[in-house]
Amino acid sequence: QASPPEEKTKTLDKAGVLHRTKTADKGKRLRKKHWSASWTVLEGGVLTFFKDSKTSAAGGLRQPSKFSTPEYTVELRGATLSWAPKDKSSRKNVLELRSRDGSEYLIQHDSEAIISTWHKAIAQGIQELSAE
Ligand code: I3P
Repeated sequence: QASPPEEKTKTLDKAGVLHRTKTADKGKRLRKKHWSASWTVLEGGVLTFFKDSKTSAAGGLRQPSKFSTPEYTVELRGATLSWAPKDKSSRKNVLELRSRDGSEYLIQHDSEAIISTWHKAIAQGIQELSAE
C-alpha cells in the first residue's frame, strides 16, 4: 500500500534510542511505571515511540513503521514539555511530555547532552505547531 503524499514531504527532525515510560493515559494516571529503551522518532509534529529498540533500529531511520510497530504516538500539537520534577523519578535527565488529550510520558537519557537536544527538538516542534 502506497504512503499518502504528505508522508513523503515530512522532514525527519530527530531519531534515536531513549528511555521512556507512559505515566498517564488520557487523564488517567497509570499505577506502574515500565521504563523501556525504545527507538524514538520525531517527525512531522509527531513523536513516535517504537516497541523495542533492537528490532526497530534495524529498520533504519526512514519509514520505520514498515519494519516495526509504533507503541505510542504523541501528537505534539497542544502538548507541553518540561523537565520532570524530582518526585516523578529517581532518574536523572528526565523530561515530562503531556499531550493535549491528557496522556503523559517520561523521557530519559543518561547523557545530558543527548536529552538536551531532544528537549530542544520537541520544544521547537511544539512551538512550530502552535504558530501555525
Ligand atoms: C518501580 C521501578 C521504576 C521506578 C519506580 C518504582 O518499581 O523501579 O523504575 O521509577 O519508582 O516504583 P517496580 O519495578 O517495582 O514497578 P524511576 O526509575 O523513574 O525512579 P517510583 O515508585 O518512585 O515511581
